[in-house]
Amino acid sequence: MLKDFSILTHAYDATSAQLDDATATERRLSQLRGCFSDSEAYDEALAREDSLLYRVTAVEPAHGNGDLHYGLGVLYPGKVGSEYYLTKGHLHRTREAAEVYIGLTGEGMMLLEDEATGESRLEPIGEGKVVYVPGHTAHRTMNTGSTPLTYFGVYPANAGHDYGAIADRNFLKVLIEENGIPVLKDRISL
Ligand code: S6P
Ligand code: ZN
Repeated sequence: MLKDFSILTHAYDATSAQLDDATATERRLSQLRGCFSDSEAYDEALAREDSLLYRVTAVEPAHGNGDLHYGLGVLYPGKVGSEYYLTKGHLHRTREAAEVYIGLTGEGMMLLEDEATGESRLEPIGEGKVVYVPGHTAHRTMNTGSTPLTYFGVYPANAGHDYGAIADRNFLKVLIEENGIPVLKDRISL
């Protein structure tokens, strides 16, 4: 019911790339151990600085059937070795829950991986792009540009996040920079 909601509008602050009155989660390099393919480059980068890679501010207004949650993500530019800064990546705990990403600023890619078949797709995300992430699909975002990549993600309230399944084996593909352009490789071949 309408009276249950104290706030329906949240300010999107383009400068800080955050939603006001939202729950913030920050991910630093030290929290992404095991995500990057080049573990030597990872250790070297971490020894230099525990950099902030991304932040998500999430709004979870209600938790019933049919409700929606959303988050604003900002993923900073950078690389570990030749691999672009990335998010941990996850499946939804409710596997059939899909999600829509709306790119706001910057340039990046989303790596989508079908949980059952391992089939991978790389989709562009950033200013001017909207990506539909089907259910049963692990998703990870990479910043391939030189400015912050910001995006909204909108998902069913019961989607939940399952990081464990993907942390156990990681994504099958890796997006690296080769001769100045992003190239998708098999993790196993690196
Ligand atoms: C939530 C949505 C995004 C991610 C964000 C960070 O369903 O997909 O808001 O949470 O991109 O990625 P991760 O994998 O660390 O949650
Ligand atoms: Zn998601």
